[in-house]
Parts: sequence; structure tokens; C-alpha cells
Amino acid sequence: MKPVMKLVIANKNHSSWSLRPWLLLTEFGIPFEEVLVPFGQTFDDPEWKRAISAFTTAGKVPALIDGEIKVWESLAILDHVADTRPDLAIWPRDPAARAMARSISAEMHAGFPVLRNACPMNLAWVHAARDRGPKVDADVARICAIWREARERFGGAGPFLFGAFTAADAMFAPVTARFTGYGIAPDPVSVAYCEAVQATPGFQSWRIGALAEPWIIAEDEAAEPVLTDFRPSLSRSRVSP
Ligand SMILES: N[C@@H](CCC(=O)N[C@@H](CS)C(=O)NCC(=O)O)C(=O)O
Repeated sequence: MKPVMKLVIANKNHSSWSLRPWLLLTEFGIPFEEVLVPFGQTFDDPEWKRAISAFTTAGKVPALIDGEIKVWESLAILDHVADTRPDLAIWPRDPAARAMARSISAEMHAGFPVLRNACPMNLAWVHAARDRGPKVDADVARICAIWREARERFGGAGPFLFGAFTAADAMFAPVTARFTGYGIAPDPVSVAYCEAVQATPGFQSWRIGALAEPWIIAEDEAAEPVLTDFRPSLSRSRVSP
């Protein structure tokens, strides 16, 4: 029998890229073994790099090991999973919806660096809304336009971008965490969409794991006042409101 796939990830509180395939596999009920290699004090910790290189030459997470096959880059992992499970609508079946889902997933994978740098994913904290500058606003506006268009054209009866949960939602899940964590709530569609993704059993289970982690990575904790701290005993570098 083929061994179960191994998904190599890092800290659930911080590793936004790891969240994508983990959420996809979990939401579709696809069995996998989780291998969590915690970051060191920093993202380029040499010990972590050594440990992760046992799984992937890319030296980054996520990475998927499916028997003899190794896949890295979150989007490629989602595609590989979809290839191995044609019985599941991991990408939407309708060609127009599928084309849009693939386009926006690629746009997400390659884009929005300003928002990502300004608002690192940290599930332990909620920060107050504030002006983060026109470049962050531009990223947010484009993301909201994508979500509105997908919901209007293909949302149908379900709460996700293409109605039922698909790989596109897995790609955008970390951005929903950034929106919630930094008080970014520009319109009702984006607020409802963030709530829908974060209400999935997969996201809730990831969050429970994240909040139970004992690790802090100071370089990825935004030096902004914290409104809500879900790990008060651990957050040591925060700025008090
Ligand atoms: N484009 C990659 C990005 C992977 C990535 O940057 N992962 C981060 C963790 S969220 C990482 O491994 N950082 C460690 C490093 O860059 O050394 C993907 O989609 O998988």
C-alpha cells in the first residue's frame, strides 16, 4: 500500500505558506502525516535550515513528500494534491471558474508583498486598524476586488470564492488571517469571506495548534499596539496599547 503523504511545515502561528496545503488536505479529508519543524529564533536559523534540508532542497516550507515524489512551493503542492485526487473538486470543475481560481491563486502566490511584509501572520495577536500607507491599501483593494468578483460570478450558494471550498480558498486563507489580525475590514464581502474561511474546521484546528505553540519569532512580530493577545504568557516583545 502507498504510504500516507507527509506534509512538512513550520510554526502554525507564523508559517502562512504552510497553512495553505495543510488546510486543503484537512478540509478535503485527505489523510496525511504532519511533520512540524519549528523555526529557531529567526527564520534563517542554520539549525532549522539543516533540519529542513532533509526534506527539501528548497530549504523552505511547506514541502510535500508523496512516496518517491517531492513537491515544494505551496501552489505546486495544491496542484499535486489535485492531480492525485481527480475524484475531488479541489479546483472548481466549471472551466470559467477554474480559470479564475487558477489565475487568482497564481496572483496570490506571486503577489502582495507589501501587505505581507507590513502585516505578518501571527494568529496570537489582533492589532488595531490604522493607516498602513497607500501601497498596503492598494494590495488590500486588489484582494477585495478579486474576492468580490469571484463571489459575484461563482459564489452561488456557498460562502467561499467559488461556492464550495477549493484550492483558491486555501491560497487566500493566510490573507484572511492578516485582515483579521490587523483590523482590515474594508467591505462586507471581505468580512464575510474572512469569517467563512476562519470558521472551517480545518482553520479552527490549525489555530488551536498555533495558540498552543511555545515559540516566539521576534522578527515576525509587528511592533504595533496589540488589542487582543491570545498567548499572553508568551508574547514578550509586544508594544502595549
Ligand atoms: N513561495 C514559497 C514560500 C515558502 C516560504 O517562504 N516559506 C517560509 C515559511 S512561511 C520559509 O520557509 N522561510 C524560511 C526561510 O526563508 O529560510 C511557497 O509558496 O511555498
